[in-house]
Amino acid sequence: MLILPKKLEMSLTCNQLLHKHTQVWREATVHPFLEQCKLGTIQPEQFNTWLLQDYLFVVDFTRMVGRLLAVAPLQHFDVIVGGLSALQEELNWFEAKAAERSLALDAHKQLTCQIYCDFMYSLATMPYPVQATAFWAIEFAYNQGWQLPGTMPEPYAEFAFRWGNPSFTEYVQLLEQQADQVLQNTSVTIGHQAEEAFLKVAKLEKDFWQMAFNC
Ligand code: HMH
Repeated sequence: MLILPKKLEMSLTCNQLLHKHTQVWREATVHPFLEQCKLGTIQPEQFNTWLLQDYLFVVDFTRMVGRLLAVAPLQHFDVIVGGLSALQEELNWFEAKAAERSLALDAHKQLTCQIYCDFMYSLATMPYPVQATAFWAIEFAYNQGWQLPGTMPEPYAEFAFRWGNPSFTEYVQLLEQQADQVLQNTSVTIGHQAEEAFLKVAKLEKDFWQMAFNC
């Protein structure tokens, strides 16, 4: 019988997931929507579609993080509760941005947004390491997506700064450390579930950018 060295049975770390799935991750974080924000050529209607749908997304994302807190180890509370507080502030900010653009916030979720929110709801049935990996991937997608194009013109600079600023980057790194810590001590099965969740986030992020062009 072949005995595999222990190392081969370990779950992938966040960084290893990124390296294993470079192309999928690139598609999650590089999109014409962001490139057109960078060029200042995005159509206001498309930007507004994204803004409204992202507001609806963040409402449900905040709920997801609340459920994740309920199963997290005590040592992870600091970062998660800080994240929740930032999300509440973000919801207020979205409301202000929508008001500036005279957008009604009681819009319906588009199908892609609904599918993403359903996925976040389904994570509650998964073990904590899977939830922690998805949490990191969701935040990292925006951190990279808004940062990669480089300086954006107004009014998009404010959006790029929100998810690309140094303290948000630091927060995402802490989420990565927390996910890695629990992935390290988990079973192969849960490691695979974490990888599936990572891939699902990447796919949904790509679809979410595309949704802005379906209006
Ligand atoms: C679609 N993914 C989407 N929206 C967001 N606001 C975030 C991630 C947060 O990082």
